[in-house]
Amino acid sequence: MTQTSVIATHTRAGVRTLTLNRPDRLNAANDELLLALTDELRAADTDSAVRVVVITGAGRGFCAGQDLGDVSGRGMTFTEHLNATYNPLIRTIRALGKPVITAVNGVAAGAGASLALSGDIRLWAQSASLIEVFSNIALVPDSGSTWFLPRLVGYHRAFEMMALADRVRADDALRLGLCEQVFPDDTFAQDVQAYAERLAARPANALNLTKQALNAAMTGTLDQALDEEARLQQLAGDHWEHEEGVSAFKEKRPAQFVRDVNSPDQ
Ligand code: T3D
Repeated sequence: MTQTSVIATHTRAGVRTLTLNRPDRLNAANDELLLALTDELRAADTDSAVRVVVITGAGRGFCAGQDLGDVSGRGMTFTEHLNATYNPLIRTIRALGKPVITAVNGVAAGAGASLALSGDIRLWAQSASLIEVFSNIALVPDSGSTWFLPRLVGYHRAFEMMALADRVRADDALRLGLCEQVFPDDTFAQDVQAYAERLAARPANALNLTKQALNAAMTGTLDQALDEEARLQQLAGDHWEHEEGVSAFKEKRPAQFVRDVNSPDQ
C-alpha cells in the first residue's frame, strides 16, 4: 500500500484500489485530493499490472463533494476551478482504457455524487446514499451530474433530485439504475474486491474497446454506432484475446485472458 495524505493506493490481483482519504471530512474534495486522484488514475491506465480500478472512500463517507472550507481565497473563478480540477478528473475516468468501479461505501454528495455516477460499474454498500446537494448551497450540479443523471433516471426525476436535494438510499438507487449491485456494509470491501477480480479476469482489450463503443454511442446516432462497432470489432478480432476465446470454446475449457504482464501484447 502506498499513501499520499489524500489518496491511499493498494493493488491486488490486477485490481488497483484508490481510496479517498479525508475521512474526518467525509472525503470532501480539496484541490490536492482532486489532482492526486486524477494522477493516480492516469498512472493506473499506463500500468500493465492494473486491469481494473476501484475508487472508494475511507471511513463512513464516499465523498461529500467540494470541501466548503477550501473555497474562499483560492484565487480562481468557479469556471476556472472546474476546468482545472473536477472536469479533468471526470474526463479521465470516462476515457480510462480500463473499467473503473466506483465503490460507494457511504454518502456521496455534490461532486461526490457525480463521481459516484461516473464509474463504469457502480457498487454500493447498503448504508450508502447519494444527494444531489448542490441546490442546498444554491449552485448548479457539476462534474457531470447533468449528463449522467438524466440518462439514468430521465429529465424529470433528475430535476426533482437536483431541486429538492433529497437523499437517495441504496435500495432506491438500485431500482433507479444508479448502481449495479448493493452489498452488505460489513462485507463491502471484500465483495467489491471479489467483483473487481471477476472483471479483471475478463478480456481487457475487448472491455476497453467496449467502453469506447458505449461512450461514443451515448452521444451519437445509430448510423454512427454501427460504423464505430464495425471499426472497433476489427481491433477486437485481430487481438490474441479473440483467438483465445474461440479456442477455449472449441476445446470446452475456460478462456485464459490474463497473461504474464511482461508479455509483449498483454
Ligand atoms: O469549483 C467549485 O468549487 C464548485 C464545485 C462544486 C462541487 C460541489 O460538490 S458543491 C457541493 C458541496 N458539498 C456539500 O454541500 C455537502 C455538504 N455536506 C453535507 O451536506 C453533509 O455533510 C452530508 C449530507 C454530506 C453528510 O451529512 P452527515 O450528517 O452524515 O455528516 P456531517 O456531520 O454533516 O459531516 C461530518 C463532518 O464532515 C463535519 O465536520 P465536523 O463538524 O465533524 O467537524 C462536516 O462539516 C464535514 N463535511 C461534510 N461535508 C463537507 C464537510 N466539510 C467540508 N466540506 C464538505 N463538503
